[in-house]
Amino acid sequence: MDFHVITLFPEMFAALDAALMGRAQKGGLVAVHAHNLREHGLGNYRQVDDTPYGGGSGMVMRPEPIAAAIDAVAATRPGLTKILLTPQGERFDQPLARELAATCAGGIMLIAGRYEGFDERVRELVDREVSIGDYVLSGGELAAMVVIEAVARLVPGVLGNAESLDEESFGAGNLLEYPHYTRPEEFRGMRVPEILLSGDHGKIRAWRAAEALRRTARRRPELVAGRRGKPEP
Ligand code: 9D3
Repeated sequence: MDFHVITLFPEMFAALDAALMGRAQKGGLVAVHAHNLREHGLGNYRQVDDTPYGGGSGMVMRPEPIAAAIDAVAATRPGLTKILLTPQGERFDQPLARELAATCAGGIMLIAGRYEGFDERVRELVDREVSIGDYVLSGGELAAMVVIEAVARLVPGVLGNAESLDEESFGAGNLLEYPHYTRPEEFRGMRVPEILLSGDHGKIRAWRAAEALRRTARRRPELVAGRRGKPEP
């Protein structure tokens, strides 16, 4: 799957590119391309933002450079699903990551903004709007990277077998993980639960299931009792 990011900071995506290289890109299954929005800026100063109509503080992303960048990328890659990263978007979660991995075989275009936000008319140019959570970032770049990493690892062939099973277990019950232990048997007075040393795999499986449920009920009650991750309206 191909990811194309429209951004004022294309160099931010070099590290992600390198991180994905190890597994996915080696097999040519995933690629990240960053496109510099500045190249479509207006005038000698390549302006991409302007003051808001109606007044107020901060700057707003002008629509023309974004439209030009979207059109330029889409011209040579027709099948891309266009996603605008914005605090007003649909909340990104594992079910949405799965949906994008399953339905965006033609690749994904991610539009990351800076400043106070996009001119409202930009929304008409995209397929969907996504937020990664209720906290304030300085721009959409880190949000784009989160979406890319979560979706890329779901592309068939990118993950090893063990990790694929891991993803399925998250999906099934949407529970938090059971507690993990490795050596040593005792660390600073804290012992590994005796049952994990017992070799009784039936008992171990039951203990892990109970611990996962107990931990989820305590820490994330909204995930228990057949509910999905998103809060009710
Ligand atoms: C003070 C009003 N802010 C709206 C919540 C203005 C504002 C803050 C941060 C406007 C844009 C931004 C930049 N954020 C993103 O571009 C962004 C984002 C985020 O801040 N949090 C979670 N997900 C995302 S996706 C894009």
